[in-house]
Amino acid sequence: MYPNSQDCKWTIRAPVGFIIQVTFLDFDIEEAQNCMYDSLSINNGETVSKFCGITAKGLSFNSAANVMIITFGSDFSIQKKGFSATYNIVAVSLRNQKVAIPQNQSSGVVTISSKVSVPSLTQLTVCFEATETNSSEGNWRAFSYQTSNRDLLSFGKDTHGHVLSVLGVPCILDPALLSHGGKEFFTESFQQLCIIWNNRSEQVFVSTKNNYQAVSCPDAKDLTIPGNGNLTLGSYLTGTVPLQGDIYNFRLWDFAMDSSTVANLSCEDKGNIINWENDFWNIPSWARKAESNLSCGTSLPTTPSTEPTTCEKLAGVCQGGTFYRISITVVSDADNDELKVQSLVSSWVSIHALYR
Ligand SMILES: [Ca+2]
Repeated sequence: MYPNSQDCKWTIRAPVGFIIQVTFLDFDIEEAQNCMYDSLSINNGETVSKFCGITAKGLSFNSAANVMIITFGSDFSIQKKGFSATYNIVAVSLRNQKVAIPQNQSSGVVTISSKVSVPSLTQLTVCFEATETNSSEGNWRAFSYQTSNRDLLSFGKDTHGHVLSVLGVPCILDPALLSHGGKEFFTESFQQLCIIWNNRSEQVFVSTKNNYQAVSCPDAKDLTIPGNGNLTLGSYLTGTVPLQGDIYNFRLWDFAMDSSTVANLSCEDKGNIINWENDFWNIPSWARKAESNLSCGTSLPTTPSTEPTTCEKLAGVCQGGTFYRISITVVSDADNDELKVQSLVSSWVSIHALYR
């Protein structure tokens, strides 16, 4: 239970280029209209939000820049449990973030930005890294490019194995992917995968960390993938479930790379259609996870600095004795002058205090 008459302040600072994400694990602060008695305020650098009651429990808040200021104040009566919060730093650059593939649409989806226009494709190179945290025998989709619920291009696993699907034509990639043994290509640590398709070829090329191999897919020859579709990580088309894991460094080019180009691909080679940068994506903040050992990331400081908490005891006008707390709610349709109401109320309170 928090003490009465507190005025506390926490300033959390992250290095430039990072933001702070505060999550309230527990939250119970005396509830009142406009949080007039006890309250917690979050200053994210742009706006200040005030909370009381249990409203902030389970919520996360991001700072606009690299500083977040949290203040807490309590009045002279009625105490509650208080709050417990954790905070971490989130890299603003997507290079330092992996993205958790949303497992159901209700929590938000990861898609490319509406500003990205995908041209019609007769050849492509797509590269990304992914993990599979729950290595089940089930089927999944890692990404899906579609228009009005028609699957134009997708990669996932079905009963035939790992499949690149081009306009519904399945290209089974298992011969190139499973050369290193296991039945699942993706594991709990990131695996890099590039898939190269060219509609003049009867083959699809698959490049992994130490392997470049062609698989046959004659039916995908001469196809053209329409442009202006929407690319989603995971998939929500009927009958498919998203890959349960994380994706990193998803890049798409509108040309087919040869084996030496793809083998020498560096972090600086930007996907000319889709690149792993914030501008290219819509990603809900909960899906972003900063991590320090990502292949194209920079090293992260372990924790942000917090300036020592300053809690001041408020002026002791209310020490000892009996106190009455009166709430007055003014309800009016008119646009009342707030100061006028306040002055009327305070003179009313003073008169009654005098004659008590
Ligand atoms: Ca209180």
